[in-house]
Amino acid sequence: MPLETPARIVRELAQRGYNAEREAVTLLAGADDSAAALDAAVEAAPDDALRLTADHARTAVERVATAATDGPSPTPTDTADQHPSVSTPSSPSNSGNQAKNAPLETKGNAAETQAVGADSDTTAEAVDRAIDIAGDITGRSTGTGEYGDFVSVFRDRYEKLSGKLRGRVNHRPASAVADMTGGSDVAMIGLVNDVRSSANGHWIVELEDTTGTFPCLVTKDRDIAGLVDELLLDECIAIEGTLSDDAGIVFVDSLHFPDVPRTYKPSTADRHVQAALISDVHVGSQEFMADAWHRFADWLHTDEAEAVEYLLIAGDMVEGVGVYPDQDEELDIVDIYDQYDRFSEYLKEVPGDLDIVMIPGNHDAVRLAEPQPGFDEELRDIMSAHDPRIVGNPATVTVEGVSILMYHGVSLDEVIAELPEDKASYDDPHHAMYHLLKKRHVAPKYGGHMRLAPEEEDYLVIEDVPDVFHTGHVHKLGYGKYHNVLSVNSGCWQAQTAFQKSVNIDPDAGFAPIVDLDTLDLTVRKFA
Ligand code: D5M
Ligand code: FE
Ligand code: ZN
Repeated sequence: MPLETPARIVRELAQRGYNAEREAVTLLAGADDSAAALDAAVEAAPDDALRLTADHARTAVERVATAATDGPSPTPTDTADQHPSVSTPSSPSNSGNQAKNAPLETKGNAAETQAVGADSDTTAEAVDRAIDIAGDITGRSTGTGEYGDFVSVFRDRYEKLSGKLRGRVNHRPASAVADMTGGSDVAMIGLVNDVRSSANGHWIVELEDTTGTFPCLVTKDRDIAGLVDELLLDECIAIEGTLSDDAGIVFVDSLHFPDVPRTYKPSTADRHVQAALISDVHVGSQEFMADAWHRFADWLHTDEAEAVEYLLIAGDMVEGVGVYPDQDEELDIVDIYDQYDRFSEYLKEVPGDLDIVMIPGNHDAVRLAEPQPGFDEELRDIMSAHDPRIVGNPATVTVEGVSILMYHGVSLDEVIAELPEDKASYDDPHHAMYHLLKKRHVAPKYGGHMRLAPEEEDYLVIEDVPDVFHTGHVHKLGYGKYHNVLSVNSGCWQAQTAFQKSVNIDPDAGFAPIVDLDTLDLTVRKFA
C-alpha cells in the first residue's frame, strides 16, 4: 500500500483537509489496509471536524478489519472495551500523572527514551501545554530608523547590561573619572566604543557610557590581555584599575562581563517530555533534503518519539529569494509564497499534536534587521496547518517551565570572524554561543553582518538567563553547557550549497537534537 508510513498518512489527510492526532496516525499506519482505514476514518469523522482523533481512527481500523474477515458489515463497533484507557479524559494539569496506556506503547525500547512511562502518552487536550513567550518584538516595533532611535536603543542596552555589572564594581561615570586625581582606584562600566593597539603593543579599550567616553589601557603581558581578543564593539563590560598620573587613562587590572552566574540552576520540566530543536530548513532550495525531512517526520510518529511534544524551529524555514548573490541559480522554487506553501506541506508531515514554535531567520520573508518580527498574516495563513506559535527573532519561549531563548544566529558569523579560532569557530558553534551568553546579548556588534533595527528598547539583550539557548544559521551542529545553560546550534536540512563549497563550509544536515526537558540531556538523531 502506498500509505504505510505515518508521514504519507499525514500528507493524505492534509490533502483532505484534516489535521490528525498522533495516535490516530499511528493507528492508521498500523492497519493491515491503511488506505481503506484512512477512508473509513475520514468517513467516521463528523463533517465539520478539522482534526481526526484516535477514536475516529480506531473505529475505522476495526471496521476495516471486520469487513475483511466477515464480509461487508458497516456496523460500527464500540471499541471502548478493547482500549479502555485511551479515551479517558484527563484533567488539564501539568503533572502528567494520568495513568494512560496507549495500545501501541509497548513496542518501543530505545535507549534514549529511558523514562518513557505511563505519563508520556499525551494529546493536546490531555495536558495543559501553556507556552509563554517573552521578549518578542512582533507587533511592538516602534522604531522609525531615526537617529533618536539609535540613541534610545543603546541607552537601553547600557541600562540593562550595566545593571548586571553594578553590584560587582564600584563604578564612576566617564565624566566623573575625567575629574578624578591621578593615581586613584577607579572602576567604569561602558559599551566598548573602540579597541586599538598602542604603539608598544598594549590595548586601548575605549568605554562609553551616558556621560562620555574614557580610554582604558590593558597591558599586553597581563593575563587579562587574552580577554581583549573576545571583545566586540558595542558590548557592555566593566573594568577596574588605576588612573594614570596625568588622569588621562585607566590602567586596567580586571575586566568583567555581564555573564551568567557559574552557579546558575536551570529549571526543568516535572515530567518526561522532550523538544526537538531544529532550524534552517531552506525549503525551496535545490539542496533542501526532502528525504531526510520525511525520515524525521516519520520518526516523530514512532513510539521512540512519543515524548517529543514540542518542535522548535529557529529560522530559515525557506530558502527565500535574493538573499545572497547568485542564489537564484540554486532555487528549486522561485516564488517566495510557493516556498512557504511547500514548507507548510512538509510541516504537515509531523504529528498534528506537536506544539510548534517558530522564529524567522535571514532567509525568511520578514525584515532582515534584528529584532525581526514574526511572520505576517499572509504567511501565518499559509503555515496555519498545525497552528504553530509564530514569534519574532529573538524570543524566549517557556515550555513546561523551561525557558528556551531562540535566536536565529546571524551574529554567530560575526563572533566567529572576530574571535580567535580556539574561542569560536564553525566547527564548535556552541562556543560562539557561549560568548553571546557571557555578553548577555545575542548580537552585540552593530554593523558588519548585523543589521540592527533601532527600537525604544534593546530586545537583543539577554535579560534573564535562559535554561536552554537555541540558535541555527551557521548550519553546523554543536552543543554543550555554559554555566549550566544548555546551548544548541541545530544544524540544517540543506546540503552544501555552491557558496558553502567555495568557502569550505561543510554543513551538518539532517540532524535533530532532542532535548529532555526534565533533565536537559540532549540526544542527537540523524536522518540523513
Ligand atoms: O547561512 C549559512 C551559513 O553560511 C552562515 O554561516 C552564513 C554563510 N553563508 C551562506 N551563504 C553565504 C553568502 N553568499 N555569503 C556569505 N555568507 C554566506 P544561511 O544564511 O543560514 O544560509
Ligand atoms: Fe540558514
Ligand atoms: Zn540563516
